[in-house]
Amino acid sequence: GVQYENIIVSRPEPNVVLVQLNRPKALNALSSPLFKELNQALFEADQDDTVGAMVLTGSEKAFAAGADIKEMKDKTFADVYKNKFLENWGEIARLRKPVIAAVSGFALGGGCELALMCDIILASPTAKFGQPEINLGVIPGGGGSQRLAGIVGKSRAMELILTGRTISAKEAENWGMVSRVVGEGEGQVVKDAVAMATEIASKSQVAVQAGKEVVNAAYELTLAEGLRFERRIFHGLFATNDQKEGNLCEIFQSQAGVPDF
Ligand code: CO8
Repeated sequence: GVQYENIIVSRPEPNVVLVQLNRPKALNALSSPLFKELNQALFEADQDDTVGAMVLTGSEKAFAAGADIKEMKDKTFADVYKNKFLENWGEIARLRKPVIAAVSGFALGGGCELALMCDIILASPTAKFGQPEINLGVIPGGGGSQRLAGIVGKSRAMELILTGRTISAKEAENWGMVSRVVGEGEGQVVKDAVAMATEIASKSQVAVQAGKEVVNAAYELTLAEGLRFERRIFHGLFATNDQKEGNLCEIFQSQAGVPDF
């Protein structure tokens, strides 16, 4: 396989790829070289038919403590504008297969935004989320403001972004940012995330991909458009072999000529 310097890629289960951010000395600060590797590993998994879901994690101490402050500090407006700084960092949101973020420790700034780009967030009791950019004289640049506002609402998004306050795993759970806080213990959040990914990977890949696509549409379309989109995708799944196996509706079983997806 490919040798990476900033991440570790493994297969804890035959159908699950685990990507671990691996810059321990910098608390997994997100640099351009790290993001290049992260994109490569995740898009490779996305295109691999034997993979059903991915898990993204950091270390016990930090999921990621934000964008690399050392890389950013000397950049000028012209540098970041001309070179489209951060533009390829958001590509993870375009993956077709689900990505579960397993968060322990700090998920700050770009680290919090990276978790929000994933489809499901599981948090260890040690997880801490925040957008401290305001303390550096900037604002979130990786989608934080847009995704937080959609997920936790205006007042809470404003509070996080304007005060820079860090919230606990429990608070993030109460705010609906994470789907749940797992039990205590080293590695527990990764174990639970891999178990969830394995469960997802056991389902029809076409249906899982469709499920992800329609939920994401809820954040972009109006209700009427979203309901129509969902129904069309739902109808489309009646043309798959997985639906025939799933035996959703016996009436459709008599239909011949089912395309092989
Ligand atoms: N960048 C670079 N290095 C970092 C970063 C970072 N963001 N965070 C920590 N480090 C390094 C420290 O410099 C230190 O290195 P060294 O030992 O060489 O001095 C090492 O990691 C350990 O850090 P600390 O000694 O500070 O560890 P503590 O346990 O005392 O504190 C904290 C942990 C509270 C997390 C603290 O390190 C901290 O506040 N870090 C900065 C957090 C921050 O401000 N993050 C936001 C950055 S701005 C941003 O993310 C913009 C978003 C851009 C979009 C991204 C799209 C995905």
